[in-house]
Amino acid sequence: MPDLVVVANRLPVDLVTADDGSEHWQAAPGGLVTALAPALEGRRGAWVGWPGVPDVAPEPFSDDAVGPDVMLHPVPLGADEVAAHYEGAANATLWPLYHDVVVAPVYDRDWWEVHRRVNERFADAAAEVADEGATVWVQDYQLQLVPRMLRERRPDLRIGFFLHIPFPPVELFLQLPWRREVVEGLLGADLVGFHTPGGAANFRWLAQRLCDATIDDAPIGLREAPGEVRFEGRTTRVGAFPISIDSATFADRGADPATVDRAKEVRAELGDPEVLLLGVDRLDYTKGIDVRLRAFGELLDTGRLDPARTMLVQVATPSRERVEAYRRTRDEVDRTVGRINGDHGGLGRPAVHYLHRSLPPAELAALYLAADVALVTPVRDGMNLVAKEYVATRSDDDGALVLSEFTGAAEELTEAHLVNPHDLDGVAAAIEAAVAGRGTDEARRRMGALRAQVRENDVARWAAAFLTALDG
Ligand code: GDG
Repeated sequence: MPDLVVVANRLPVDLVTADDGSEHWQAAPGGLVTALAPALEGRRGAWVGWPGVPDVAPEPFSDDAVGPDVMLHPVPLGADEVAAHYEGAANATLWPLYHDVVVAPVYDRDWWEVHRRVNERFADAAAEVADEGATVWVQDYQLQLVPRMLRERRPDLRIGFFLHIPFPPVELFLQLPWRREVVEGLLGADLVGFHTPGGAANFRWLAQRLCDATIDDAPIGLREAPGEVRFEGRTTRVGAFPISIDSATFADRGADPATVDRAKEVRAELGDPEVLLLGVDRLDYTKGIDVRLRAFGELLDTGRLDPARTMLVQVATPSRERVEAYRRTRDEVDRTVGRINGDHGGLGRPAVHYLHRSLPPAELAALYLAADVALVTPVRDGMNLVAKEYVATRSDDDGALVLSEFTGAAEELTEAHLVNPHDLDGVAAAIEAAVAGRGTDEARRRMGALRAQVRENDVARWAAAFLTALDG
């Protein structure tokens, strides 16, 4: 029986049907496997999650994605449940609410009922799988009700929860019709982790306000000094654990001669622009793709950047395409790219190269290395791993990062060109400054500091800090 059980919305592998109708498992997109692999290594592990397609219920199995010692336990979801729980309550209610209501959250009672039932199914599966006294680590906003449900079923377990997206300001959270249920759900855990101390403090305050819990008021530290919430005779600790990346892997890729060659080739294929800007995101309205496009467009309009010498590559991986707000965002990005290219592109030479697809990791590394400036301008983001991947890949200490203040990453990557994504003039000025600073000692000093930060605080440190605090 496993002594560490990960519970996540998705398994680390998806069930994929090939053209000939045969089915196989394939590593799922997203970095959760990389983030949790160090924690699972050497343990009798299990992973409970949905296999990514509706209406299938395979038996537990193991896969190379996480190694032979980790059993994968599929939780089946029907097509209606995917629509109501995943696309509805998770991605059309909680996601926009937790990202500062950038689009209006939809509060639908039927969705929530299904959401609750699905959370129960995950709690049932985890309760069945975990060994006596095991540690269970529940992941993210889709499963906030699980900790309490699981504790009711298995009081012997040590339960941790980590939220990968921002925890919102209290005034916004209070909109949620099921606000108390969510806070009580999370208080079922022994430790609730957030990316930032601010998110943890917001949650602690709400536990007092909504559940009449007793709380301490000490400042919450980074990876240490969690706050405390006493509720129904138990103590839940709430802490800040900024997630990171496997920094060494990105640094190795950046230093690999094959990546260096490919980066040169990419620039040549793009027509050897003097300045190359880069954006890489899931196509999501929180990522501020429109912000950077508008700022870039204005810099070209006003002649502060020369379209004959400057190019922006924007990679936007398709995401949540069945959710209406995501379809609208895609249309808006398409339109803005079209306008900029119509105004400033030359024959065979667009100002914005826009790729609406996912690239292989090696190609992504080459782009990170090729780009003079990375533009990371979300209007709200829990952490943002792209910012960390970009700096970790810069084996040459060149390059510059323009980074939104409204990302978790901004609290650590303080040597970036920090911007308020709502201030278009400020974003444009920061892009201009980053471009102008290319190759200077000051730019190298900044990139060196950013790289050192990410090298030291990698994802293994994140997982170890959380699990140590959970054990303590
Ligand atoms: C959530 C939170 C938090 C993107 N395009 C390609 C590709 N990617 C990879 C990136 C990066 C990942 O996707 C995106 O991670 P982010 O952190 O930027 O954003 P979310 O997906 O929204 O993640 C976020 C994170 O959870 C972890 O807690 O940081 O705040 O929203 O790893 O590299 N990868 C490849 N090709 C692509 O085209 N191979």
